[in-house]
Amino acid sequence: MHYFDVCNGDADGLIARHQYRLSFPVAGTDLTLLTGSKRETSLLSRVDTSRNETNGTDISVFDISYDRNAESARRLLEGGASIRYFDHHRAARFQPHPRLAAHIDTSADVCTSLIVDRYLEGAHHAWAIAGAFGDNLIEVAEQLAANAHMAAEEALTLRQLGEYINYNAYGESIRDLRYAPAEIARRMLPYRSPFAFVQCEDIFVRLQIGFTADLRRARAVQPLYTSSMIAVYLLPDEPWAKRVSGAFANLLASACKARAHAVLSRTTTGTYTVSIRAPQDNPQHANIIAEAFINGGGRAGAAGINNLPDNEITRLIALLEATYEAGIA
Ligand SMILES: [Mn+2]
Repeated sequence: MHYFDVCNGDADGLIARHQYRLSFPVAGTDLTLLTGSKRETSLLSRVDTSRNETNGTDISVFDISYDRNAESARRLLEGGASIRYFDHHRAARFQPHPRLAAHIDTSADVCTSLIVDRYLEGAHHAWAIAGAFGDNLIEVAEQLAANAHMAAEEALTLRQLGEYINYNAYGESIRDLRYAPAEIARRMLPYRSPFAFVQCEDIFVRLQIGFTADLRRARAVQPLYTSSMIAVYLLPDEPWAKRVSGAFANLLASACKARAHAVLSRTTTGTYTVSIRAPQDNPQHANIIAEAFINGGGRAGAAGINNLPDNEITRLIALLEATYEAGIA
């Protein structure tokens, strides 16, 4: 049997997968990890079963949209592979199959790390809480930490761990990232406790330093557009801006909960990568706005658009205004 782990390279994806492998370890030689930057979500297409057709293929997927991977899933299932699928993104194209075990929950207060936590009956609960913080489910994660009788500073450490690993996943390409997500996955592997990981590996401190520096630059950027209901920021074509765009969007969303936010990062091709955050007081419609554009998608509270052209920015702002206009949203 050969195993493939396919996960998003953000905190939720890496930590969901980490919890699963702590409970179900597999020898490294029998396992291939496929991951990437936050926006690389068509990862199932990279599974290559050609070298081990005779022995069977066992695929575990974490935190990448089924809809983006539906064809690949069908091809792999028809080829004899077994797939277990943990995710919280919309799965409109989902089709049951006898060798597909799906754990998909699109509730707004759930992330993949929490779905795996539920599946493992809380076996690695502290990691799951860090994953929830990483997906910006701050209140959910705070509540879980309180229920688990964690000290305030432990909860803060998990929050920072989630935020920093999540921050690390953003970039136009993997070259913009401070760590390849696969390296973070590899270095997490021995740690049953996220607190031991924070203390013994330098990843936490290095990401903290990088995150703080990148965020300081983002905070100095003036908004492109603001109204009572929305604020839109435009970040330059620089590696720091690409790394911090998602974290910056989360920070804005938490700082002003009544407003919707969009952070646009200019890419090397002259288009924009967009992070959309619905108002936290009304976490709806972000996905609908994103889906109104080519290469847009996501969840109700947080969504994104890849390669938005210059001439669509006005339409994006108008759609944000129309969607969140007081009384309608
Ligand atoms: Mn997630």
